[in-house]
Amino acid sequence: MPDSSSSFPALPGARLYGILDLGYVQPAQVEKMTAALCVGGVDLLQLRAKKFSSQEIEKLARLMQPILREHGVPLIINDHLEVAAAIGCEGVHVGQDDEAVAKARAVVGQGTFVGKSTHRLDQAVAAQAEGADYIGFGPLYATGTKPDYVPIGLQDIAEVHRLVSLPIFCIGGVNAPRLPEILAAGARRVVVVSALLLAADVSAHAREIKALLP
Ligand code: TZP
Ligand code: MG
Repeated sequence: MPDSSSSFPALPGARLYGILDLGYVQPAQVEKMTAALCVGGVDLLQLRAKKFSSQEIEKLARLMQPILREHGVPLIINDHLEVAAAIGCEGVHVGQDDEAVAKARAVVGQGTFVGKSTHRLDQAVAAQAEGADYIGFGPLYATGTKPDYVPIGLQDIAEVHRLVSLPIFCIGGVNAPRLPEILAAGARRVVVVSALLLAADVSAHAREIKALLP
């Protein structure tokens, strides 16, 4: 199905989605890491901070915003809808166990896109029916970033692209050596977390991954 139209122009063209996960990055490094990811060419950046308070997340997100704006990279807040509404960021991301898309949209407003995590084909189809603006699909591989989830493999990637017309970001254990098989399975967009955040040269590695994407 075509995926070229969206109410949010940043989404259809996005290929590399980074997540600044505070499980890997110290708060004091957030600005430096944000800049490095932007220089490397991430198209979207999420702030994911499972063990931090709303107040701490808001403070860090506000530090990220001017850097992201300078590079034209949308900021997506994981989970904390009220923080997203307070800071006026571009997107929010919710999981299967979080608020429904409509509820999220009611909190953040019509001008903010809403992404949803999906782990199976039926969840992907349901997320589209629910009005999500993009979906994450995975984890493809076992990953320490989300250790409690069973990997879904690559076999449903082609089918999810047939069933769902939204931008689909394949996620979970994505790294440069695996990209050829992930793309061969039908992926067009990816989220990369630990492989980028732990790279010796974050910007260079983001550029390397970006160059492999369609
Ligand atoms: N959702 C599904 S897998 C995942 C999330 C947030 C983590 C992906 O991180 P990594 O380090 O790229 O495997
Ligand atoms: Mg969540």
